[in-house]
Amino acid sequence: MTPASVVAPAEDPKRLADFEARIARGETIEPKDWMPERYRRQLIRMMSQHAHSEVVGMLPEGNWITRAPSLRRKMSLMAKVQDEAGHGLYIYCGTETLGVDRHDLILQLLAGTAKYSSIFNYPTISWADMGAIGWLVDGAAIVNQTMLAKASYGPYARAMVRICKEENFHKRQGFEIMTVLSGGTPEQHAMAQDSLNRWWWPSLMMFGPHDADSPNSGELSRWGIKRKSNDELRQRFVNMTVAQAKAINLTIPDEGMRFNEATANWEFSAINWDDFWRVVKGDGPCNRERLAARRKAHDDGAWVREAAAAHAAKQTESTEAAA
Ligand code: FAQ
Repeated sequence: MTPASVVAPAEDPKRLADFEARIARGETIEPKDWMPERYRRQLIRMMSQHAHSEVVGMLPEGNWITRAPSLRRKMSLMAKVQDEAGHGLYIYCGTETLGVDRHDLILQLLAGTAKYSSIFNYPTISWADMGAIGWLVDGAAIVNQTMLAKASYGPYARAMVRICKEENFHKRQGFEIMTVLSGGTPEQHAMAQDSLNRWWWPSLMMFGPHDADSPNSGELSRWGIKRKSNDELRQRFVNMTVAQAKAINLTIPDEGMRFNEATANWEFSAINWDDFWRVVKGDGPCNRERLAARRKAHDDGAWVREAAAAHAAKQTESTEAAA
């Protein structure tokens, strides 16, 4: 099944075969290379959703910058949130190499017609949530993005290499927050456990629906954008995280979890997909709040965009006058 957002005209079979042969040889596709229209549209869809996620993803953590418990914590949280803005910028730039304007993509986000990751529609109600987001959300993003660093489209893959380096720092600072809280007073330990309880299932949902319910995976895999499936990456994340939780004396909130000796996988209970789709469709705990915050930021920033455009026009004028 082809998702409606990426329907495109049939391609010249010879060019398509040459393109697929390049992918099979492991070559990277660059912006000026020929590509099937559906490849281009799939990338615009996925990369713009990713860029929006980075930018909306600043909001849950931005909520805690003024309340960080020490100067050191405040500095690292500010640096992390700033990094996420940078990630949005790289990915919007990468998306523009496919012939779209980021302004139009941002308008889609503000109009509520573009998706962003479900994970950022949950509230951050305690300081421990800064730890859980770094550990679990950035941890899940690294698993997904390490795979995307090998994607067939060059600008996206290269952006992922740099982003993954920064996400590693984010994950470590989050895990360190959780380690300190878990080893602290009984109240601090309880705060860390409560945070893990609330973020665990939404983190597993970040990887997307089961493979059988993932309409985009077929094309993305065929064209080397996705090198691993949603379920494979989710399993990899679970396997890594179980040992980490144990190391800091926290319990994953899934009584049905079992280690399967034969497959060497930690098997987990069923995910609540109704909850996932409710959030994806705009009815999660914070969807409205997140979009309202982005719309306000966009409106408040209008003067900056106007000033930048006026400055650019003056620069062009003086360059032309000097020529
Ligand atoms: N949330 O056919 P599939 C981060 C949608 S960055 C919302 O399986 P696909 C860093 C999907 O778009 C996190 N929607 O889709 C950070 C599709 O709808 P469409 C973002 C979701 O593309 C950390 C429909 O469901 N990362 O965390 C979700 O093959 C801390 C059917 O799904 C990326 O975007 C979801 N979780 O696989 C920042 C990575 N899952 O478009 C701040 C790049 C699925 O047909 C703080 N993206 N949907 O209407 C990907 O790897 C893929 O796009 C997936 C989805 C795996 C997300």
